[in-house]
Amino acid sequence: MNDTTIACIFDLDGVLVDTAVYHYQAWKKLANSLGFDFTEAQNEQLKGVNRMRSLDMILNWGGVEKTAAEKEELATLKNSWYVDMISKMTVSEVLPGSLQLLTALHTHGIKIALGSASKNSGLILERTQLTHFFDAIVDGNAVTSSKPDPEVFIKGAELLGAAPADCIVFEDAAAGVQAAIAAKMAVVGIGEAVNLPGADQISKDLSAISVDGLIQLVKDKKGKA
Ligand code: B16
Ligand code: MG
Repeated sequence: MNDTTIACIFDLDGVLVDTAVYHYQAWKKLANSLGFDFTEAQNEQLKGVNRMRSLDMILNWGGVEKTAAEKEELATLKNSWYVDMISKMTVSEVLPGSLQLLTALHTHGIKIALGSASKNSGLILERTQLTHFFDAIVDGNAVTSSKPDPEVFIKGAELLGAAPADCIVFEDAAAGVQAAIAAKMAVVGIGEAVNLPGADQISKDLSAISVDGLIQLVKDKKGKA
């Protein structure tokens, strides 16, 4: 066993699975029903952003104002379409490298938590057969503040019994990277460096990540602190 103990906290959408396409289709249907369009570029800006904040941004782009009660109805409608789509997800929609890395971490006895903004994480993990990998699940149902607030990751570390300095967060959204930095954790950005300022390391997906590399990342970061 290695002398450095690490723990890993994974964002869900965009890191382990790609649900952005379903969010896009459901938000586009909602925007169209309100008389305006919604682009893929706009959808990119919603990554890691919680449901009600996403709705506010979309209504703002469309120049539409709604009451709080109307917004609740619209969010519920969008979510019903989204849930219909993710209910049909399969294990084939797990992103490259996810299964291998989760399996390797599990084999090494490294604790794993979920740190997601989504209130639908339970269904997504169940449909993609990933639930059993997680020692703790913190999602949009468990937090009061959204990324870039560090609450989701701090709660994840607490549930794992891990010190923040021993944790590595995997994130595809700028707000998530900022949340991990605020939580004083190491962060691996998944995607393009230009979109993920502040990440300690960038990877296009999880397939190039090794357990030894993660242990080294935590050691190096502690050495610099
Ligand atoms: P829901 P993550 C986030 O998940 C998504 O990136 C974001 O696009 C979505 O609006 C948010 O979850 C809320 O999702 O409507 O299912 O509660 O990337 O933090 O895992
Ligand atoms: Mg994400």
